[in-house]
Amino acid sequence: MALSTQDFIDLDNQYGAHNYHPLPVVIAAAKGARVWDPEGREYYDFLSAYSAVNQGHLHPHIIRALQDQAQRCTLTSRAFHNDRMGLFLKRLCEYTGYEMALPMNTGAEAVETAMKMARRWGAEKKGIPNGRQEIIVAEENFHGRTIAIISYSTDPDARINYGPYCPGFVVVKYNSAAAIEDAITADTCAVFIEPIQGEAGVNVPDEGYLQAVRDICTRHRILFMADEIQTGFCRTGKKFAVDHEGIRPDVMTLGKALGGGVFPVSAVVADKEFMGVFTPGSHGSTFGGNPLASAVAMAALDVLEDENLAEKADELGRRFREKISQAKCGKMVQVRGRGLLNAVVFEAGFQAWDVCMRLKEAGILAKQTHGHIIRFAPPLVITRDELDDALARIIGVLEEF
Ligand code: IF1
Repeated sequence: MALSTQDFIDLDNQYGAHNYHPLPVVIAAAKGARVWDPEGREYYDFLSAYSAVNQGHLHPHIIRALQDQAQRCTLTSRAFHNDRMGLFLKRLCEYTGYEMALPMNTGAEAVETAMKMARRWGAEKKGIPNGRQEIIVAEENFHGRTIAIISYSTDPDARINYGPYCPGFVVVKYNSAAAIEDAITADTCAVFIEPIQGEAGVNVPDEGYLQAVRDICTRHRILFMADEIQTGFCRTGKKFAVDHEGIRPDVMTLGKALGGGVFPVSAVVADKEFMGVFTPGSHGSTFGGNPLASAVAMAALDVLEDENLAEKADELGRRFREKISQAKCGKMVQVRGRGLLNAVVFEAGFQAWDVCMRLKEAGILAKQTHGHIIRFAPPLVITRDELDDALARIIGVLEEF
């Protein structure tokens, strides 16, 4: 007999570490903006694997690239060249407007790579004594799960009892250029921030913040590094969230949707003067830049451009915020976001989990963050009709509260 939703949940609970508390739904099949559970119930995916599925589930162009490459060559390591990686990196540089790229796998690895680049650049180009380099980061950041990254997290859940923590990070208030300026010392090598804070609840900074950070970094000759892992690749209605202020960071960390919803592909992009600090043996990865990942990532970039997903996210996002903000829900205090990265904020203390459970019953999958905020981020390929159908369901649920 086929296994049921409950059977799969029981397996996860018995054999899987309890480092998550997922909604009680099992996804067994997916296509575009929709997913199905083992019993055949259909849902709209309003999380998109935290924006890793911008191109939609099982996009035919991406799956074709995966299948074609899987028949030719999948893994070589970097001990040898392969005939896909260079083409991928050229494409990524053209897409992002940087001179060079360094491929990794997960977002956290891209972040580690950027931090290493900043520290090396600080030591070698700015003359900061090795061991003294400082990187300025923001409160409520989310950049991944490694020991170094959680060392500067301000979320107790993410860091408690994982000490000793890694030194060399200075945490300042987000959305305050003055806080960054005040924190700069002779040992500062970089500022590293999310242009919109995702996990913090889609925290959109005030207009002018990113430009001010850019100016400060230029003036003090320190690197401006933007984490576009969640906000990049058209999610916020532009190619990258920094494009909303027309600024160019020195370094961007990329991931999630670069893998086209298939598997992890991440990268750091920067110009030669910064990427040049990496010398043979100084950094690497078994899987980074593998031919299968390179083929998939090129196809993932094709889809973003061929289907004008930036414009689409911008237009549908405006519609989402306009409609949701009209919902008659006494507990809702704000609807915010850019493009199709949006959040509904409820009163402090409100249990948004209950709303997520009702949304699930109404055929919408979304997840709360910080207890009282729900993030809504459907695949960017969602059609206008699908969005309208989903909006009616979401509003119906919101109006129950
Ligand atoms: C989980 C959060 C989102 C990221 C930014 C780097 C990474 C992430 C801006 C690391 C990853 C993920 C991780 C995933 C859930 C998700 C998440 F809720 F945890 F915070 F999206 F908001 N920079 N974000 O958002 O990338 O190493 O995971 O590939 O940890 O459960 P990764």
